[in-house]
Amino acid sequence: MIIQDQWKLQYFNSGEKRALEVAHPDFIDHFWMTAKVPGDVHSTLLEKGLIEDPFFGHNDQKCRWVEEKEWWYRTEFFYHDSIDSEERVELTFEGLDTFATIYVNGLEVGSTENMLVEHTFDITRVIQMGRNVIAVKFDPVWLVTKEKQQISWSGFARERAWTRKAQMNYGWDWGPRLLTAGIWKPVRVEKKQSVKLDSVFATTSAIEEKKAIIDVEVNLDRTRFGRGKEVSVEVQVRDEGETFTQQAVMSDTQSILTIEVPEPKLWWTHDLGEPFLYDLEVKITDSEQELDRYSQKLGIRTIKLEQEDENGNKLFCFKLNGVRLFAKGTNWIPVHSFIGAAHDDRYKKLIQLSKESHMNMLRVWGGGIYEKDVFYQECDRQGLLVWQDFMFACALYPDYNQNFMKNVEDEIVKAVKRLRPYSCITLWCGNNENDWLWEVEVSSGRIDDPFWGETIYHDLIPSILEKMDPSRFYWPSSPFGGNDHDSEEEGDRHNWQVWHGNIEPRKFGDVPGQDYSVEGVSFKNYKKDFTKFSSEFGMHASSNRYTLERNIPEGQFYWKSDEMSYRNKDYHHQKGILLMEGYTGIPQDIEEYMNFSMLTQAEGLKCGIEHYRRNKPNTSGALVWQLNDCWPGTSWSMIDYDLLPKASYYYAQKGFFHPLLATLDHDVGEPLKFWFVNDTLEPVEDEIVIEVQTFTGEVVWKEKVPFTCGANESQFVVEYTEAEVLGGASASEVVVRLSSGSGTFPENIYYLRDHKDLALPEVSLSVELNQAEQTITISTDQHARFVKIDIPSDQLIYSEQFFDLLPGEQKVIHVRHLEGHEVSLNKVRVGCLNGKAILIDE
Ligand code: BMA
Repeated sequence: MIIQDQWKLQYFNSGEKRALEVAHPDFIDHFWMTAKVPGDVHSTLLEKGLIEDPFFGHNDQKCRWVEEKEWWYRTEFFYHDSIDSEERVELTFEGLDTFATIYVNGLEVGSTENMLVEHTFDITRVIQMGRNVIAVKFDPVWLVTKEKQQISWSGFARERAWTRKAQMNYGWDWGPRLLTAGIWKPVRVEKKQSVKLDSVFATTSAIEEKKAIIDVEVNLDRTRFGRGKEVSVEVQVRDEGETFTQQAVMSDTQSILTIEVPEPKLWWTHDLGEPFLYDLEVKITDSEQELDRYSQKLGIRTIKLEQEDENGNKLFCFKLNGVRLFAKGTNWIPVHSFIGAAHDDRYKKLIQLSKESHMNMLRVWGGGIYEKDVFYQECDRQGLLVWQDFMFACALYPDYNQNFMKNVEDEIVKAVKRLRPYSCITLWCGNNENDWLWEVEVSSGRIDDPFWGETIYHDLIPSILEKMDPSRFYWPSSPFGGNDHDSEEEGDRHNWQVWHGNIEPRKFGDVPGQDYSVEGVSFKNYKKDFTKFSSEFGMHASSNRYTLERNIPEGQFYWKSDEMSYRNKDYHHQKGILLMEGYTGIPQDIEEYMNFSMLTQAEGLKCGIEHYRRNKPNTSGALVWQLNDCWPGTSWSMIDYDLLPKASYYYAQKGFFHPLLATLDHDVGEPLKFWFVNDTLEPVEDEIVIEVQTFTGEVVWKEKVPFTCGANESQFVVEYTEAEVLGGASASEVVVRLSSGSGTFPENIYYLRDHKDLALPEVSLSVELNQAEQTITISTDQHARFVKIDIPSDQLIYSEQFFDLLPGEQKVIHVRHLEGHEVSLNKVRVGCLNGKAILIDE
């Protein structure tokens, strides 16, 4: 029974009321506000008009009072089912944010201090036939943290490391401080028998030529009445046509049942095959009745991490079903500042978009939450791998405190138990940047603390995983490996040379530094990075016009306004300007800012990712920081808060993440080196058609270069000097177009000079709209750079967007809304970087 109706919400000043009074079943809550569960306090207040939209302007500051208060939820439910003497009734909260005390019928049944995992209470002796009242008190976070020691290094908020709560709640360099509270996941009351399923964990132990071996670990939970009782367990693995069954009798708590699946259909990432899922069902019965039942989807697959190749060279390469894979994807942050109220659809859409842009891996970053089930279900279904961090980020954590450690231990066990059944999970990772940055902080002389938290990642978590999930690789931190932890010699790396200007390589003990100069932060530095796996790198780009306009107070929608700068939570705003200065030039107005920042991000990621991919398998992964946004801000995201992709997303889709990539490696004045990268499992035999064309459309040089590229390989193809390909034209007035002789791989376009140094002509665009077909047809007289369509709506996806149009070329762009409804083409703006925008406003 799900307890989701009739919830009420009210606040008090901390200590103002006696808890037992408010928790009492007869307490008069008639005049409290109604609240949705699952949800959270802020979203409830917003829905009722009691706070102003925290994402608009500076409104987040206006609702800071919310975190000061003590919040109470109350509801009643009616229970009429009989409870036999051996049965038990459980009340489960899948998520309580965070310092909660729970009362049932006026009795305190327990208290919790961890938002990140579920909490179950045995209420057999408390529940009544008929009316029951649940009351939950949430203490304000300050009440708990005010007595704790200051943590000397804890990014963005000193107190957060004490609280097992989404760390980004306290504000991060891409989101505001909005310290949530509430019942943020479903609540249920369930009757259980004296023997119940505690957990089921199925692993693919082997994939042989004609069969797969699946080991299904069944764990039972027995009360005193069920101790020693014999129960029958039945495990089934099913696909549409066939069922494979195994049975056992258990009188203990754990058993492993082995099932052979002949001719198995394997689970692949969507780019390598089909993510086939079987149904797994487990039933326990005694002679009289079914006691419990469990089901999940099951992908048959093996996943390994190869850390050394046959010649002893270091690698960090995932192998799925024995096949080496280049991990292409992004870092995932919570989908909303108010995670509890966020809709499952938001997850589905973001994962769908990731897949459509050829990503095959998402990293659940350690400053958020162990994601909701829908996230992993969708990754399983859509064939994306998941790098799973444990929720510790950019801080020292007080592992010297036993209570904190008990809480953490309980969290790790519960998180692993809930997530280990998902086939998409590839690797467990202890934390985000704690090992690396602690050493940096100490070497800089800013702190001299021991590495608090170390025992969590190097002792506690691995010892739990050894028992609970030896099937997956454990990596203590990201980044990790080498000298220093962020080195490119081994393990993974976060390249924050670009954007944050970090001076690297450095070694343990070296004083760290930043180079805030055009060269220091430039994305061209990616080409010096021969990391084994790039698990974070990226740069800011503006949100789309629609997303910003809706959230910026009147008169403030201009470049460098106070409100625009408030959207940017990163320190040292000059970094973004330096990046643009180097590539596009400094923007002069908001339109230029949106365009230049998006272009710089898109071209910067293209430069980095194509470089990483050319270096495969020595580099075997590129996960961009970051996929999504939790509010309408300015950040590193590729898709903004309103689910409008930025230019980099379209660059990924058309090019830099495509499994078949014709790529040019070029630096100003240097030869042009052409490569082909093949991420598919079939060899490619084709020709790269290289055309060098002026902006007026004159082809000054053309060559068809035949090549073969082995399956899953990167191949150098040919090189030419600038003089050879320019045929007398100037390098600042040509575009280099790579296309396939036989249409097998997508076109790729390059310029031989930075955008600011190009001599682009003033073009004139023509636009035709077709409402019925949902198309926008665009053509140009001369070379149009970075053609952009703006329609004032959220969630719009274009068949192409932020593209270049060659002289005489015409493109028919299809637009769709993620909800599937018709898009109104009454108001459309089409612009490009070198021509007047066309505005259609009917
Ligand atoms: C890394 C991440 C995040 C941060 C990002 C951008 O440090 O792990 O903590 O938001 O870079 O600075």
